[in-house]
Amino acid sequence: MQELGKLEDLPLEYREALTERNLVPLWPSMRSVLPPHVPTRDTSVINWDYESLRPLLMQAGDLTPMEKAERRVLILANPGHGLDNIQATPSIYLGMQLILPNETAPNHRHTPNAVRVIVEGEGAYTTVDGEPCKMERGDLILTPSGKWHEHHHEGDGPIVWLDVLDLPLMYRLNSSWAIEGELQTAKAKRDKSYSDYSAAGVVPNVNMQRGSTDTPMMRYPWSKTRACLVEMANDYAEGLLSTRYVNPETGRSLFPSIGFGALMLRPGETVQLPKRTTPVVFHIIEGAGSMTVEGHPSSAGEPLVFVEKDTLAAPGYTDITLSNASGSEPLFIMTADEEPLHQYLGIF
Ligand code: GTQ
Repeated sequence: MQELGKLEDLPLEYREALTERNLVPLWPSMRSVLPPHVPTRDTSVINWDYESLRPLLMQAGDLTPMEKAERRVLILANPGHGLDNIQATPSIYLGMQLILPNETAPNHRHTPNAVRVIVEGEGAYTTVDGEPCKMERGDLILTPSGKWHEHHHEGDGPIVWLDVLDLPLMYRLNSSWAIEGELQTAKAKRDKSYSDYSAAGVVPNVNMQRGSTDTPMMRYPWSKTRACLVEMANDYAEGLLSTRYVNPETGRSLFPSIGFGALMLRPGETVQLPKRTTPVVFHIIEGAGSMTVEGHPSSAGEPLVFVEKDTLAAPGYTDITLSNASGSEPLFIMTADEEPLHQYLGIF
């Protein structure tokens, strides 16, 4: 490939004249903005292990009262993107949120789409546009763009969940904003959500005038996803055990930005994921194992070990291998990726 001219090759006077008119020559950065064959991938291979994160999150509970936090969250910042940039991947923000007994995270709504994956604790619920969604370990709770949401905790111990938002994308589109609201009145008993009424092919008709992110399902209980994967494993001795979370009305991904899925690895199993353009986030629901990523300078192909409640990220355009460390127990992993965006853009 032809080597192109550098900025320093140009006379200083010319460069200054360009700067003064807000003009920039393309050719010195041509090869970095259009790199040959593989894109720049800032996302580093990383594991935010829960064991070392948890004490720091609990400390935040002592140091910062809810009134001073609104949302008491430690951001899982990928160092490849820079710690100030709220990015786990280019478009995905991850945060670990803590609520202590009897605390409430006040009602608000915002343009970014959010999902919570419950990590630890019992007795909390999120109210989404009046619908109370019980939060149990591994559940996926949606707060789509524009929906009011507040978090309550009536349990005894701390509750912790993983927030997954398209905040980096919304922020860089200069479209991220929020409004505060009064506490909501729940439309139903606090431990029952519309989502709990769904059956295969049947969903409650909640909202007759739908927007692009409207969905009848705000809560996807882990027990149902797990049962689905286990049933697949019982029937199929081999093949990747992989499910996608979809809006049951449209069959499309939950959000236009982020796609969600769940994987199961049989006891002793090692799987190579299909190579894809999108970076991926993994959250370990149950079990332990390791991830090997090949094709990116941040990992050098070394296995990264993980246990339950750990959260990992891997860049796109890589070969990702997952291994179940146990010969007797299955491994369950929740995934988040940028597939819907890549599909929309025609680059997937
Ligand atoms: O719980 O509404 O991690 O608004 C970041 C922004 C959580 C939330 C985050 C939020 C929330």
